[in-house]
Amino acid sequence: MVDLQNFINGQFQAPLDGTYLENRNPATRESLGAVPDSKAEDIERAVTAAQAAFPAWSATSPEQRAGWLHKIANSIEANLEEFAALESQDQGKPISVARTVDIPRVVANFRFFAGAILHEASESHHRPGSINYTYRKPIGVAGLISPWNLPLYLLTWKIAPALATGNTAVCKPSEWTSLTAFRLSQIMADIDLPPGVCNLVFGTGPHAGAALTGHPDVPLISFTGGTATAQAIMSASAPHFKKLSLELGGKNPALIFDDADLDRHLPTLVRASFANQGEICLCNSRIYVQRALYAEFVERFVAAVRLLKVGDPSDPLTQIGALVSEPHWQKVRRYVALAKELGATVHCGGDVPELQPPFDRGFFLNPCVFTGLEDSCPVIQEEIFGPVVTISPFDNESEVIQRANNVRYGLAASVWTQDLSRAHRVAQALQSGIVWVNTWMNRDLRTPFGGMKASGMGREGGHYSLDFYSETQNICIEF
Ligand code: TXE
Repeated sequence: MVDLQNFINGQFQAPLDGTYLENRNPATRESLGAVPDSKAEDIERAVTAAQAAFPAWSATSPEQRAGWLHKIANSIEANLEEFAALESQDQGKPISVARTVDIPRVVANFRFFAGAILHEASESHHRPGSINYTYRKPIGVAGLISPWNLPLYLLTWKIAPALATGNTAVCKPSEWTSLTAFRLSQIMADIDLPPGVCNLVFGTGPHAGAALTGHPDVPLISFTGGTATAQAIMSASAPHFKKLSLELGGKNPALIFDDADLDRHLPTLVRASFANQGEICLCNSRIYVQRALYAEFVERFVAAVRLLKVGDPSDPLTQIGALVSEPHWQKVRRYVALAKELGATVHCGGDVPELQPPFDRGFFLNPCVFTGLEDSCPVIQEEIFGPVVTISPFDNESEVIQRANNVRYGLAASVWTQDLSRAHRVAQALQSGIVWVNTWMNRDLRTPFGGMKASGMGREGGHYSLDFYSETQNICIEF
């Protein structure tokens, strides 16, 4: 059991009004300790500390900042097993996922931006008698708000570039999954990161989150989370003209053509649908299969899904852990019930598995595959964000492109075919910030990451992050 404290100006502090939230392990409902229910006055303290730290931090050299990021990365790596266990207990994800995906990526985030800032170069434009050059400078206090699905992975995807570019930060991790962020703050304290450079304030969206997004001295906000929350953040930011980066939800289609190499790709397709219980914004949730392959695909896919091991997240063999919280578990189950009411065929799952104590009290759900739903129904239109996928047949390319694009989201899509021309044609026609062909979640941190339509605004990754976290100035000199 750990009772968390805010990390402000290099000090661990209780929330000023002394109120806490209960943190529970979603696999057992056992208490993991208390999380500060911070309010505007705690955010105020953190912003003041970050503002005070800004002049000195922004004046450090890229080499110095890279050095700090490497120190953080090395300390996390040295404690990888502990971080993985905490992430699994707090979020419900299988330990194998925390160990091989989440925490290695946290380390990679810091190392990547430590390297990136050393290789940054800016443009210059020459003409007779004058030269323009682009000067990028840090902006100030960055407000970083992260969700509960990949807790430390997504938070550090923001912290690393924000600090690398010379900003200071106030972070508000998800109230559902604050444990590893707290452990990160202990590492920052241990290595003596200058006080105020990175502050972590724990609490809910309506209290701590809204205080941060509405704060006049926080000129940029990077947010990952739900689309409805992003609308509230945009409204709160508008009066202050804040720079915003919004990474939101998805309803990601997989387009499987009849020449797809199923023998090779079936395991990836299963992972793409159910990794992290389907609680990844990049997971496939709508699978479209060309008619000639449809029956075979459904049979082989469902057979593979039935083999997924659901249960104790700390068991290294577990593939599907618990959903993050009771409200989220109930939300996903409501979609399952709705699909049944709409007459869907349930090929597997959607029910709560029978597990031994203490896991019989956890928020588990057997991975679920539906067919027979209309594209227009809420189960196919809305983000469920759980272990639920629908499979639908299609006849031709133009039809499936139109159907894939026919949702409000546009984050990620995947195309499965051996026809190279078709792969390019279809990928370019999809309204999706990211398209994978014959692969999934194959990430190169230099690439632009982000969504179209209701899936977000802006791109992060590589120089896109360096741009976002900097103010770009053009300086023209006549000679
Ligand atoms: O996320 P929220 P929720 C989707 C998914 C999920 C839905 C809602 O469909 O079912 O969003 O999830 C903070 N001002 N994704 O409600 O609330 C909050 O405290 C400032 C997709 O749990 O958006 C947390 O730190 N901040 C997604 C963060 O926002 C506010 C990952 C995200 O929580 C706030 C998670 C406010 N008014 C959910 N209200 C993805 N893109 O990966 C909340 N927050």
